[in-house]
Formats: sequence, structure tokens, C-alpha cells
Amino acid sequence: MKITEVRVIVTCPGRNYVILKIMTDTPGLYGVGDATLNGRELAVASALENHIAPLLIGRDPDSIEDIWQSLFRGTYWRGGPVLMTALAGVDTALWDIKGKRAGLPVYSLLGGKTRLGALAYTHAGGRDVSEVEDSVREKIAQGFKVVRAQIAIPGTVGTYGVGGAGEASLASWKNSGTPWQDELSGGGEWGDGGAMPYVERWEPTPYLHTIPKLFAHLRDKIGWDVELFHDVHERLTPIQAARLAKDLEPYRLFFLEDPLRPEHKESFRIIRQHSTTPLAMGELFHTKWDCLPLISEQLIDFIRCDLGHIGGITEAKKIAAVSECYYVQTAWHGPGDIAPPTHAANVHLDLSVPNFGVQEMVFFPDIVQEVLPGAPTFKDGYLHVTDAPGLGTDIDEEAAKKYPYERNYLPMTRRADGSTHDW
Ligand code: GCO
Ligand code: MG
Repeated sequence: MKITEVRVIVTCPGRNYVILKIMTDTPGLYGVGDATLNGRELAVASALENHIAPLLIGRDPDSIEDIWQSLFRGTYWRGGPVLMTALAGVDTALWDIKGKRAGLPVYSLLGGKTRLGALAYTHAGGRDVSEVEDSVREKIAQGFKVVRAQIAIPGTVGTYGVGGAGEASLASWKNSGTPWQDELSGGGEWGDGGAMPYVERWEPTPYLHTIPKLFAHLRDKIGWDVELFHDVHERLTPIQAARLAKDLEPYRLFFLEDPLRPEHKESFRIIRQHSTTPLAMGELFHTKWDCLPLISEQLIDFIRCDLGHIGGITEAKKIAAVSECYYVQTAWHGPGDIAPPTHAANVHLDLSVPNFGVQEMVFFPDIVQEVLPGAPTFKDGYLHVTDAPGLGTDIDEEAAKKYPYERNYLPMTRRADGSTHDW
């Protein structure tokens, strides 16, 4: 069997996705992969079209590991978010082909089911503790057993993960006469197409005061039957993160996500020295080697790479295997800015590895399901994929054409003095 054509499809059904469709010389047999990198979509699409597709034509799609190694090492300039997202698109499409060829779902090729469904989590958020409480209760009513809780931070603007609260804060920020907003952000807002990135203002001191109070409130009002956790989004210094992890201990978080920026892994030792709050990290990593020191030193409890940004199923199954030796569980990244084929790949792996922990998920709107059908389904707190051969996802190329690419940026964060901070 041979690869005959590689189609790169960029579409924006509400948000941008880069989809790869790998065709073979067997009539009707193709694979669909996701190569979406939020805010830098066209860099990946160009890498695929101009540099990677020519290397795939004529290859046997069965040789996933060899294609993976030849694309990773064969570039010489390997790694990084753009190339590893492109590689993930190829990898997931090849696993889709392998499954279809075998007549088996991908989880079966990975060793078969070790569980009936993948425990799922969703996001709750609000402007104050009672809004967050309502939001968490709503998610519990939907069937979720694990919920992430985010809250607007007093004195800051547009806090990460707070949705509507961000917009409310943005309005007050614009009305406050603060000079930086227009100057530094071009006046942009979240999701308004060609605008410059929306700029959030953030300070650590009010943040560190607010988060423990939020979880005290949630445990007091909602109790202990739901697993709760929080995403720091890489904003703290090691000693600030250690303080937060320690202050949150009484509320028994499921984990504290991404407390530190991703570069200096050894800093996690400082948090570990001070707290037993479980830690999760990984959505900004691009290879297994990024993960390795955190896993082998047991500095984290959950590894949460993005299959769509670390080279796909082939890399993730190795990360899961190493993690198993060190009691680290998987919690793969699963936001709305990666497409259904990656969400499906997540769940196929979740079902097959022994050390699965939890799976982040979104409910895709109808418009995404029209273009990219087959995302995992949610029932009573768990995610499921069908037994269809391959990943079970697809692309409707005609529908995709109706939604052309729209340039968009992730927001960014600045401190009160105007200096850049991690978003
Ligand atoms: C998460 C992530 C996302 C990222 C987003 C960036 O935990 O789901 O932090 O919300 O911010 O994927 O594009
Ligand atoms: Mg996160």
C-alpha cells in the first residue's frame, strides 16, 4: 500500500482547525489527522504542504514508527511546536488508516480496553465565589465527577478561564482610562478575527489570596463528593507555586495544573519540597524528553501533554509507558482549540493504557460536528469512542470550504507595570 496524496485543509467552523487527510492507493481508504496549533495555524499548514507532504508520497502508511522517526530526526532541525504539531497530524492520520485497514478501533491496536470509559473533566468559572459555585453545580448536574474551577481575580482584568467574567472585566478595563490597553493590544478582544491579541492584566498577590478562598468556599458549600482542581496556566514563580500548593492542601485538589512555566523542569522540586497537593504539567511540552525529568524524579502526578502537539499517539504511548513506571497518570490536554481527531486519539489511548488518570473534554458545537464528525461522546461522567475502525472521526471537505480561515491570536498577559507575563 502507498500514500498517494496529502491534503491540508484549513477551516474555521467557529475557530481555526488544520486537518490532514492522507489518501492511499486503496480506493476509499484514507486517514484524518489534526494539526491545529492555536494562533500559529498557517505555520503548521505551510510546513505540511511545502516540506512534509512530498516526503510522504509513495511511503507505505503501515510504517508509522519509521515515518515518525524519519520526519522527526530527518529534519535535523527537529522538535518545537510547529514541527511536532505537523508530525502529530501525520501520526494520527496514519493510526486512523492502520485501524481502518485492520477493521479495528485504534484502542484495540494499542492493546485493547482496560476500562469501560474515560473519566472526563470540564471547566467551571465565574466572577466571584458564588458564580463559580453555581457553575460547578451546573457541571455536576450534567454528570461530571471532576471539575476545574477558575475565578476572576480582584484588581486584575480578564482572568484566564473565566469566560464572561473576562469580558465584563474588559469593559471596565477599557473604561478605566488605563493607557496600555489600546497602546499594547491594539484594542483587540478575544476572538475578533484580525485584531491584535487581547491583553489581560494580572498580578500574583491578589491571585494567591483569592484561589485558596475559592476552594474553601466550594468545599464548604458543595462538599467532597466531586473532584475539584485549578489551572494556574504557568504564571507563578516556584516559591509562589509552593505557597499556593501548600495553602490548597486542606481542600484536597485532584491536581494543581501547570503551576510553572515549562522551561526549567527542576523548579518543580521546590513545590514538591513543600506540599502534597498533586501536580499536573505538560500541555506546553513537545517531546518525551521534556516530560522525562518530571516523571523520573516523580515531581508530578499527572502528565498532560497535548497529543496534537507532541507528535501524536506514537509519542504519547511512550510517555504513558514511562509514566507507568513512576506512578504518574495521564491527563491529556483536550481543549476546544484542538480538533476532534485529537480528542478521539486521546480517548483511544485513555481506554488502553493502565495508568490513565482523567481526560479534559469539550462539547463541540454543531458547526464543528458538521465539518468534523465523530468526536468522543460523554455519558455520566465518562467519555466513549465507537468501535468503528480507526479513530472514528472524519472531515466533510465540502462543509469545511464554507468556513475559511480567520486570523486569530491567543490573548497575552501583562503585569500592572505593563511588562509581559506568561498567559
Ligand atoms: C487547558 C489549556 C487551554 C489553553 C489553550 C491554548 O488546560 O485546557 O490551558 O485552555 O490555554 O489550549 O490554546
Ligand atoms: Mg491548562
